[in-house]
Amino acid sequence: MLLHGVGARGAILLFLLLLRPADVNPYGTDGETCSGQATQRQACDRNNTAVDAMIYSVILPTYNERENLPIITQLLHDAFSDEEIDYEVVVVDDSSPDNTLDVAKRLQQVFGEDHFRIVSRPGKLGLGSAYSAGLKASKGGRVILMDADLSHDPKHIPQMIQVMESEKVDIVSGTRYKSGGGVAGWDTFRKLTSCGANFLATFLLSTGGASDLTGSFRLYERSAIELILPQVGSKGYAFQMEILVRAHKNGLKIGEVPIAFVDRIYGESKLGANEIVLYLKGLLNLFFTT
Ligand SMILES: Nc1nc2c(ncn2[C@@H]2O[C@H](COP(=O)(O)OP(=O)(O)O)[C@@H](O)[C@H]2O)c(=O)[nH]1
Ligand SMILES: [Mg+2]
Repeated sequence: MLLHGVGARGAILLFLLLLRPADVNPYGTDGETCSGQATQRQACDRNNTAVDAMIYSVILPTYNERENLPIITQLLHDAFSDEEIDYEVVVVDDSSPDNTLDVAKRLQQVFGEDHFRIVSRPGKLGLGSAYSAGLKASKGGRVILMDADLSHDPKHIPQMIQVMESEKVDIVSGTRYKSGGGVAGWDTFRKLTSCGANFLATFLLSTGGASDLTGSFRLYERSAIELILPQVGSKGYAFQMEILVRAHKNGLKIGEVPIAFVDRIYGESKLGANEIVLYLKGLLNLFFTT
């Protein structure tokens, strides 16, 4: 369903990618390499660079997303261009064994260094630190965190922006659990696991009424995510939940937009028994400590 919109454009893009050689100078410190002129000027450190309130930064953590990355990049480009909104995509890749980095370097040549930036890390360091690294390397006044696996459709972004502005909230969370939202492509086990996890969390934790605590498609004011991210200690699915719990505790306002979540077509999800145990531990920890 999501792929229909990119058919011809996606094919042309992939064709271009195959034709163009990758040639990017890596630059960085602390095990991360950044690419793109803007990032090189900053030496991977946004502290020296003014935040540009007009730009939306989309942070895309990638681990084995070489098939998905060109498509999500094109969809993001279309969504922002249609609305005449300036944006940058910041890919944070953890040395994906499928060589997603190579695809990212080629995409950077197609979309340009201002619109497509890369943070490359030496190994699989986890999603939480990938968000932090992407945040540090980004310059937009507003920040979108989302998966690169095509589960999150950029078509929802304009509505997220509209809700942030009209409701004057600090965070807009994409929700699968409100009228208009939903999931496609999950089996019954996955649906039950997600509903159960979300029900437990909304029942036990205080989040100001947010209906989807484990979702990971959200728009943040930069000040909000910069405040909250350093406070988050959970790993795995509890990570997204802790962001909203901490945000609520810090007095931030959370809005919601219903989203259609589509299960990934290429690649593998990380959900397994370990993740479920980790989630329950994280939930209990938040219940007793917040
Ligand atoms: N950089 C980085 N990205 C990751 C890591 N783990 C997952 N990702 C990416 O984070 C996003 C969410 O992961 P995913 O496997 O889709 O999780 P799920 O949707 O909850 O099953 C995807 O874009 C992954 O490629 C990691 O350790 N490092
Ligand atoms: Mg995913």
